[in-house]
Amino acid sequence: MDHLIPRPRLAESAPGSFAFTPGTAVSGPTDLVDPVRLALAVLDLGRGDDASARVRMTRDPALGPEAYTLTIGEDEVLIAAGDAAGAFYAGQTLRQLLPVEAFRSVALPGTEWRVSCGRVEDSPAFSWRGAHLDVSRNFLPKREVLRMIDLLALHKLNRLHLHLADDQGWRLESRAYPLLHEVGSHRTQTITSFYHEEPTYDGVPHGGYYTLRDLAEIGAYARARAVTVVPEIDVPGHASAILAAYPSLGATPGERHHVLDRWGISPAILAPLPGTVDFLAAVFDEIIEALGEVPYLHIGGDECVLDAWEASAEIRAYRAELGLDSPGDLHAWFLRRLADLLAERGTRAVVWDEAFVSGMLREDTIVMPWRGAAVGRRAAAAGHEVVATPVFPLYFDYGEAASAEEPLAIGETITVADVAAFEPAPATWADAERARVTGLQFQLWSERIPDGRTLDYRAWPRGCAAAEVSWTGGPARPEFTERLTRHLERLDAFGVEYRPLAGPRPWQRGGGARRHRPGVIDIQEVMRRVDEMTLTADSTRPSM
Ligand code: TNX
Repeated sequence: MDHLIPRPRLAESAPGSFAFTPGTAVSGPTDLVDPVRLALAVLDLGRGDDASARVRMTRDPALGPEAYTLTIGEDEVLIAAGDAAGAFYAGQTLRQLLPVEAFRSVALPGTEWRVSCGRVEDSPAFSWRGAHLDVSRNFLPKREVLRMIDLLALHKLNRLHLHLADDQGWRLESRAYPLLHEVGSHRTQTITSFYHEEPTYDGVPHGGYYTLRDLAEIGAYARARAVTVVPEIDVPGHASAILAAYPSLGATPGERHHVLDRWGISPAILAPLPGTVDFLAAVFDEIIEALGEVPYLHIGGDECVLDAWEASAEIRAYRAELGLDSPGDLHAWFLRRLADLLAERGTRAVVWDEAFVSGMLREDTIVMPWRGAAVGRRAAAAGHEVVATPVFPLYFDYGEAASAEEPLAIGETITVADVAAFEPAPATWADAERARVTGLQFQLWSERIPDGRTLDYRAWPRGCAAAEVSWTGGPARPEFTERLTRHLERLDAFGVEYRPLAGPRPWQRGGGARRHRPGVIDIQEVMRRVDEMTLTADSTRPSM
């Protein structure tokens, strides 16, 4: 009971133990039984009636969303939950109480599937407990996304934000606009040099995309595991891949674009004109149809260079027609228009904080303040729901140590302890502001995450700390480290190539000075600069 991650609200041990045997069956309403059987798939539990079953599920509407109680006696296990997510989490807790062998993909012979008796009463402090995956800069095949969902689920994390579109690649099939995946999903090469160096490229094509059926599969796989997929189509900036496919959507007529082969901010921007809105509406409709349920869709809004809008007579005239004073207002208007369009489809918009700074957001739009707590607080004070996503300490593309042994990261340093100490809703804020914070999300930007192995290394165990904070609501207690050490054995059994607490394994090391340049980008310096930028609507960011 004392080694669960995330820490449950209440857990008490009792004498004795319960043993799962090959015949153990689960009884209760199907929508609660199925999630428990899925969480404990390794045990291959049967379904039974109340007389024969030794695991019994009951629905308790008094328990809130995602909440459960779990009572383990010597003869039976009783689970109460208010919804399928709660039932699933009861199953995940049971899995952690079993031997670590429960985290393998099959039950190996010779394991005794015994859990100690006791009682758990549990519910999450925050409703948004997320991970963001950038599949644009470096594509991750579907199998990696599904595996990520498994890993989120076992940490009781419940949002997967998929960054599907950026300058370096468009990652989704479109039947309405097929050039998006035919042209926008690949680039001829990728930059290998660092900033301020003479550019060099690898000469290797890079690409990939999910079909709409893949997206449907990802969504359904996630839903069965209490995870909501939050797709992101980042506009109007970060638009090189879209414009490579459909240059006519751009702000500069006749300008040709290619899928970007380097990092940083590009001036490629969509025109904020009705044709672009129609285009995006068609893309949103395809996403919504594929996923079925889309409670949230992220429309980006970050890092837009608006110069091309001012240079275009047509866009200036359109802005005047709308009665808007500045390109910043037009940026705000455009995102508002998209959010309204999503609202008509029953979907809430999510934006990066630039869109809040621009103004004009719908009140129900969710704000992700990546540039820090100050802008997050302003968004909360303005009545927006806020999901904490600050660079420090939630950008997991930053390295965990300023050491030449670390593999190449975008900057440094963000440690497990930094994440564990994070306060999503700071105590210094007013109660009304704190109440607007619905959770947190860690970001896995992928400029320096080329594959699934690197993803494992960046995501875990910092993701375990994020799970702890988002489930319990505040900084982790000191004993967290002890629990984490035991939890890592579960990740070993699962096959996760996480970063060991003591540092990288020999084959995880960066290879010395060429791949690692300590101090190139310091996180504190980044935070100082991005925070300053939130004070102006012009969101251009220093390149990294
Ligand atoms: C900032 S956060 C970005 C991303 C980069 C990331 C690298 C945000 C909205 N923009 O485009 O990938 O930094 O850490």
